[in-house]
Amino acid sequence: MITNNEQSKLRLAIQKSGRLHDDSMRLLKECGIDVSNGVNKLKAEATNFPIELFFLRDDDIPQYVEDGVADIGFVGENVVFEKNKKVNIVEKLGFGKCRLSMAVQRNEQYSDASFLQNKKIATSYPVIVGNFLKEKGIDAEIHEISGSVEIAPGIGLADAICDLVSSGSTLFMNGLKEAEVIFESQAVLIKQNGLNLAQQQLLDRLVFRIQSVKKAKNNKYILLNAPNNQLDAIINLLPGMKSPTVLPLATEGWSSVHSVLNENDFWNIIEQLKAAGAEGILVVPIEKMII
Ligand code: PRT
Ligand code: ZN
Repeated sequence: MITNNEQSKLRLAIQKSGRLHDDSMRLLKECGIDVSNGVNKLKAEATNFPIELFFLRDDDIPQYVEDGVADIGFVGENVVFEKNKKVNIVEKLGFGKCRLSMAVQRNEQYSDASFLQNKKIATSYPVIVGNFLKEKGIDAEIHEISGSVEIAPGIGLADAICDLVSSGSTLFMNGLKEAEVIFESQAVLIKQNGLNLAQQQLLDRLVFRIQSVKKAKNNKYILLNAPNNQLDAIINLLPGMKSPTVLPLATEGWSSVHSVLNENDFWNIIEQLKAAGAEGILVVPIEKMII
C-alpha cells in the first residue's frame, strides 16, 4: 500500500559517479535543495524538499524511470535515445554537453555518410547509429563495443567509429578526426509516465527552479554610467527584463543605467555601449532569475 507520504515525494535518479554526478548535485544545490552527503550510499534524502535521490549507473537510469522505480532522472540525452525506453524528456539541463560523432583515421577522405557504405563502424551506440544509417539509406556493419572505441580503427577492428566527443582530444590522440556529428547531447530531466497529481506538482516546482537557475546563468546584470544626452541611444541597446532602470547620478548631466544582458549578445552590446558613451560599466553574475 502506498501511503500519502510516498505519493507526494519524487524519487530522482542521478549518476552515482562519473561526468554528470557533480553537475547534477550542483544543480540541486542551486535549486535550493539540500542533500545529506550520500555519495557512498545508494540513496539519500533531501532535507528541505520532498525528493529522494537514487545513485545509479547512467545506463540504468532510463529503465528505472520507465519502470517507475524512480519517478524522474538526470541523464544524458544520448543515453535516453540509445536506451529508447518509455520516458518523457521534460527539460534540458545545460550541462554534460557533447556530440555523438562519426570519426575516421586522419588520412581518410570522408565527405559525407556515403563513405560508410559497406564499412564496419565500432560504437557503443548501436541504436542511434542504426537509425542514422537507415535515414541515410546506407548499409554498414555495426560492431558494438562497450569501451575504448577510439582504438578500433588503429587495430583493424573497424573503418570508422561513432563515439561521444567534447574537446576532441581523445580522437586526436588516437590519430582520428571527427567526420560528422550525428547527435548533439546534454543532460536532460526525464520523467516516468505515471506521476500522480501531487508528484506532477512537485515536478513543476522543481522545473520552475531549474529554469530560473538556467536563465540566471545565461544572463548578467549590468550597471553603467551614461551622459544624459546619450541615454536614448544607450537604452535602445539594452533590452532589460522589462526596460532598463535609470537613476540620476549625483554629478549633473549623468545617469546610472541598470539592466540584464544575455550572455550570447554580451560582448557585442558592451562594445556598442562604449561607443555610445557609456562609462564605468560593471557586469555582475545573477544568482537566480524569476520571471
Ligand atoms: O559508470 P557510468 O556507466 O554511470 O558512467 P559512464 O562511464 O558510462 O559515463 P561517463 O561518466 O563517462 O559519461 C556520462 C555522460 O556524460 C555521457 O552519457 C554523456 O551524456 C556525457 N558526456 C559529456 C560525455 C562526454 N561529454 C565525453 N567526452 N561522456 C563521455 N565522454 C567521453 C567519450 O566517450 C570519449 O571517450 O570522453 C571522451 C572524449 O572526450 P574528449 O574531450 O577527448 O573529446
Ligand atoms: Zn554508463
